[in-house]
Amino acid sequence: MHVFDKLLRIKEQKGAGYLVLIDPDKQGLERAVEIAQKCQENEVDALLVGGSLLFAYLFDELIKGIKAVCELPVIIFPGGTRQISPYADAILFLSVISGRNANQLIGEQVVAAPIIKSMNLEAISTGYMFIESGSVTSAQFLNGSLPIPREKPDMAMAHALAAEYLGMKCVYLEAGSGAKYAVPVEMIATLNRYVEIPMIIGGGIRSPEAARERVEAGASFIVTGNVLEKNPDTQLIRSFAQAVHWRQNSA
Ligand code: 1GP
Repeated sequence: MHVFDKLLRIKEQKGAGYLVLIDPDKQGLERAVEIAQKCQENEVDALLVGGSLLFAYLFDELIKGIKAVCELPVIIFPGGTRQISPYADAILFLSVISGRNANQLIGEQVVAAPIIKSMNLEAISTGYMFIESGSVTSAQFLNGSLPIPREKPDMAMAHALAAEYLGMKCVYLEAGSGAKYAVPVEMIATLNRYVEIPMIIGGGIRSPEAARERVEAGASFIVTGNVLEKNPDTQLIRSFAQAVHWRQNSA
């Protein structure tokens, strides 16, 4: 089964899915493998691997190391074309639709597409949207474009709808890693009324309660990174998963 279909099934069965981001620049191989193992044991649905830059050059090794101990789907969340690996199960094929930087809308994708094909990697077409979150994030800075203002849910909705009509499989609303403020609940609720494709929400989500609020507003998948990098506590991982899996846990 394709990874994207697995994700859809998770959303269907559990109400929403919980994805954990492992950023190779923020921890070494051993620590990443340890977090991956804990995720598998504590109801996480899939792992994202990637980061804004990539100082660490052992991208393949990191993914191989994770795959050796963990059966969860490993999905690349690339900050650029150097972050492609045949050892992953899929890649979010991102286009930064909130920006007007042609290179990140289609340029990098043209470079990456044949490489992805040659690796037989599943590409999940994703409309990637930066949402204002209290300060300039690394991804916004590198993209060189303004994020969508927090208090303009209609603007976010129009972008997400455009992604849907362009045939993208999902949208990813990104407040940025370590963001001061996560994507606003009202914005997610607005998109939920208009957009049918799944919504991935990430950046600045620090508590299971914050995750749950966003799922209740209509998020299909919640991503956390920093919170577990700082404290990979098994109980915390499980609390996030249970907050996100509302359907399973309200049955
Ligand atoms: C995923 O970049 C985020 O979209 C991760 O954000 O590190 O703030 O959880 P945090």
